Amino acid sequence: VAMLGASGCSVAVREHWKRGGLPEGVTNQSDRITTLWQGSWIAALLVGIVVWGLILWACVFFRRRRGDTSMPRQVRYNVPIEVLYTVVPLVMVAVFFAFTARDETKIMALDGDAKVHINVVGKRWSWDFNYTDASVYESGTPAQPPTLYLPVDQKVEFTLTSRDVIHSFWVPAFLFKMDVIPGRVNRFEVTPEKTGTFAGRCAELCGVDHSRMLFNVKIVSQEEYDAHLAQLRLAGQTGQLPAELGPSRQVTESTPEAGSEAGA
Ligand SMILES: [Cu+2]
Repeated sequence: VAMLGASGCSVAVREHWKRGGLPEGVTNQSDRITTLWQGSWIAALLVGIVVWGLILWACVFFRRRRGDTSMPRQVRYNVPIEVLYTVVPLVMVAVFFAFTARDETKIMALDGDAKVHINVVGKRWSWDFNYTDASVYESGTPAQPPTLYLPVDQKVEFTLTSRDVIHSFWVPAFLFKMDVIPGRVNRFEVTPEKTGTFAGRCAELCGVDHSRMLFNVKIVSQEEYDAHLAQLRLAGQTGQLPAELGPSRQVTESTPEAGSEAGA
């Protein structure tokens, strides 16, 4: 309460708290995810208030009073209470599960009608972005984090593949992340709805330079998007980087296994 009061002057901070600490979402799924998050917080706080209330009540009304010399009456095997505290948590978990399953089904739905297709390739320790439709690509290194351009208000289908180990493609402003797993193709669709530059990172501890697996997402107008793709073509970044490469093509700026690879 004190924190909320102290931050009362700043609308941005108040909005941040209202969202339950989530960043402001920039996609068509943001409202759904934010509402689920807020609902979970409200449910958890209600349960917390009941539990804290019961603890306080027990502490105050059943405290040891002056003159108490003997132990209070000891009771056990209260079947109604035991049934109650088995059933109530089960109901709570079922409710959380139902809302989560409902929203996850919507968020993960693949309609297959996206106009923009992006293949994200995770690699130790950066990202490659294949713009499948235009057949151009962007390749990143830890020292030069890549930027992924997306046109605003266009549905994008992401195809996530890994070249080596498990990574996780995370754009906090999307309120969403998905694992990038070698030998497996993960997909999701999303429509970015706000322009701007947003930070992205790897969310799966994948090795020594995991924390340097940064990238940016730039949501721009269709004209800027087209201009950027033309720029990539001019720079000779045409074709597609294979979704899965051999170890020889990995980023090896600071590969601790370099010795063992050479030995093999
Ligand atoms: Cu990673």
